Amino acid sequence: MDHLESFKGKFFFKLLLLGELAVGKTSIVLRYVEDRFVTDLQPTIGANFLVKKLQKDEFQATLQIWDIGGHIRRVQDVGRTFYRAVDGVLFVCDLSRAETVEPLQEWKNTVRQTSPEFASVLIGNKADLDEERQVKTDDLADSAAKLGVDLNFETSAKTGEGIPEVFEFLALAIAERKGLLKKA
Ligand code: G3D
Ligand code: MG
Repeated sequence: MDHLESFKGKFFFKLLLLGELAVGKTSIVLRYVEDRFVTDLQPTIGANFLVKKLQKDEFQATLQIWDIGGHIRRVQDVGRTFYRAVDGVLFVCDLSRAETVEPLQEWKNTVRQTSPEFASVLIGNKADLDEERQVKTDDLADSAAKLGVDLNFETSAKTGEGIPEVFEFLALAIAERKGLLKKA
């Protein structure tokens, strides 16, 4: 993201990871925040968040990254705090399970009930599972267009591929959307 250098700022953003059970949401957050991959993760109960400071040249943002249990979709199940004042959303599907793509529209509708305006990306996770791949790059791009996200990424929480890039892109997209960025 070459144009980042030309911006200055210190921001706080709330991000959500949304997607079906076992697409890799918790793994993505752990890889990004703690740079590790755990194999026997328990399914997330309710909602948790981790905090990560993103620093890229002159651009600084504190990211509060919320992760949700995959079975929770309705606002009343998780509490309004979770969906309130959301700045950015990472919609996550599993590239090895095509059926994880379509429900993302419903996740989007849910978050829009409480946070009408946010930046977002679509993540196709488990890119390392070449043999089992069901979602092609073109399909992911089509789904991204339908969802109306700012960009789509292919990631692997297992290898780390694409993970920091997703968060950097999203943080900048949020800052741009909010008109927070000033030329240094
Ligand atoms: P969730 O938080 O979306 O429910 P998890 O998903 O992060 O709990 O991950 C679900 C399973 O997928 C876990 O396997 C996890 O290790 C695995 N996983 C997550 N990301 C990747 C990835 O990028 N590549 C591969 N190969 N596996 C991944 P288990 O076996 O613990 O259920
Ligand atoms: Mg989880």
